[in-house]
Amino acid sequence: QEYVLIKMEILTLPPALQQLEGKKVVLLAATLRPETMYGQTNCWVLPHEKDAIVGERAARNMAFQGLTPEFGEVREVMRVRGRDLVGLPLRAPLTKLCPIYTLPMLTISMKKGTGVVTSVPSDAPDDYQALMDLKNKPALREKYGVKDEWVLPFDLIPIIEIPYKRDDAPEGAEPELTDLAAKVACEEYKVASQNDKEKLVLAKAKTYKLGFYEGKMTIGDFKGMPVQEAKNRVKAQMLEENNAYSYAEPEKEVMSRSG
Ligand code: ZZB
Repeated sequence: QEYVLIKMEILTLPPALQQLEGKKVVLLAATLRPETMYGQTNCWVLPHEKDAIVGERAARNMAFQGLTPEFGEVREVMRVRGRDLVGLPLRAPLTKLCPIYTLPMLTISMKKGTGVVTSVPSDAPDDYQALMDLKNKPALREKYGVKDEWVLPFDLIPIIEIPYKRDDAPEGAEPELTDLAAKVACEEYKVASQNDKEKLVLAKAKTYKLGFYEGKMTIGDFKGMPVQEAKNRVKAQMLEENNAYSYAEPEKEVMSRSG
C-alpha cells in the first residue's frame, strides 16, 4: 500500500508532551487520498487507554524507508496515550481551516498506517459518520473530554464533484451531482453510527470508486482536473513543500517474524 504521510503540526503542546517543549512536533497521518487534504476538518486518534499512539509497527517501517535519522533505527523518546492527544490544535496542509483539532474515533486500526488519521468528512464515510456522532451525541463528547468548540463549528468542505448513482436508481436515470459524496453514501446505506461496520464498508467502496474514476476537483491549484490526475500532482506538491512523506506498507505484515 502506497500511503502519503501528511504532517499535522501541533500548535500548542499538551501536558503529556511538555518534555518536547521548544521543538516542532507533528502528528503523521497516513492517507491514500492526498488530493482530499483540502477537505480536512479534524484529525482522529484512538482514545482507548491501552493504546500507544504511534504504532511501533509503523515506526519500524518508517525507519527502513529512510524516514528516521538513522536508517533502520527507531529511537523511542516517549509513549503517549491516544486519550492525551484529544483536543490538540493542529495546522494541517491545504485545508483552509486552522487550527483543526484531534478528536476520538473508535474504529481506528493500529495495524494500518500510523494510527493517526486525518479526517475528510466530505469524501470519507467513516470520517463523516464519526464527526456526526460527535456533533449529535453530547454524551460521547463528554465521555472523551471533547469540548464543543473542537467539533460544532466545523462543517464539511466540498472539494470534489461526483456524479452519484444510487444502487436502486432506475436503469438509465441521470446520476445526481454531489460534492458531499460521503454524506450521500452514508444516507444511501443508512449508516447510523461509526460502529455500523458493514454499511460503512459499502459506503466507502462506493465513494472510493466514484471519487477516483469520476470525481473532479472543485478547489485548489488543480481545480477542474479529474481526481485521477490531481492525486499525484497534489502529492508531489506536498512532498516538495515538505508537508508530507511517501510511505509504503506491505498489505500483510511480512516483516514481522512472530506474526
Ligand atoms: C483521507 C481520506 C479521504 C481517506 C477520503 C479516505 C477517503 P484503506 O483503504 O482501508 O487502507 N486510515 C488511515 N489509517 C487508518 C487507520 N489506522 N485506521 C482507520 N482508518 C485509517 O483506508 C485508507 C484510508 O483510511 C486512508 O485514506 C485514511 O483515510 C484512513 F476521501 O485519508 B483516507 C472513500 C474513502 N475516502
